[in-house]
Amino acid sequence: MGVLEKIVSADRTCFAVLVDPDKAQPSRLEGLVAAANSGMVDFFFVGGSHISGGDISRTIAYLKERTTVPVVLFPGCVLQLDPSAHAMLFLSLISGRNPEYLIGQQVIAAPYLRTFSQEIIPTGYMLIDGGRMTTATYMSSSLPLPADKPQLAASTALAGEMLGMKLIYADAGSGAQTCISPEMIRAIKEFTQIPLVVGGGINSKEKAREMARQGADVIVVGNGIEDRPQLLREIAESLKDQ
Ligand code: 1GP
Repeated sequence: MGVLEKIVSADRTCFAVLVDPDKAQPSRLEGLVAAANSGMVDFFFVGGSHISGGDISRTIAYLKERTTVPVVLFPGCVLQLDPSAHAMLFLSLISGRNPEYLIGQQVIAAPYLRTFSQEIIPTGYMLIDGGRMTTATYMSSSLPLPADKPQLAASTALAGEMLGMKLIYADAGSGAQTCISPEMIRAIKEFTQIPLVVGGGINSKEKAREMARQGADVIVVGNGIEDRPQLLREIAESLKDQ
């Protein structure tokens, strides 16, 4: 079963753990692999808005050799393309007005992706203001959507769906101070039919659970687990218990 199909057919909110290749030392990954092998992780997302020395291919290989959990590439730019991931989020930054991330990088990537056999998931990527400037916002030279404008986010997501995207990823950015509000998740879900991925600043099971309650189809957590590894188990259990 493909990644998108798994998300669509799941009867609960899925849990994706974001692995930053810059922080993918085996000592850190061991715990993630053990959690994945006990059924606590639905997907690994690998990538970052800026990678300085980490090795994406090696990170993917490490995970694939030790687990059967699908590895999904979440690339910050074309330099991060990698055919070894099971699937990739083919992102267009629809919250921004920077043509480079709306279509420019995609045109560079397309002929390479044509030769890959991985699942390519057209994804409307929306950065939402999370209370501080994140690397994603800085690197993309784009304005995030205002956090208190759920209808604007919903209209943006709907436009993405009408353009043929198969997934919406609403992201407050890695290490966001405030995560995406329940109102915004609700508004997006009301306007769209395609699955919604939500991430950025999720650091408690209560936040994850509330997002799930509002209809998020996938919850993505990176920093929170790096800071406090037991958060992984707490969120996995609270999502299974919905
Ligand atoms: C960022 O949504 C992801 O793109 C995860 O963010 O690292 O803050 O969990 P965190």
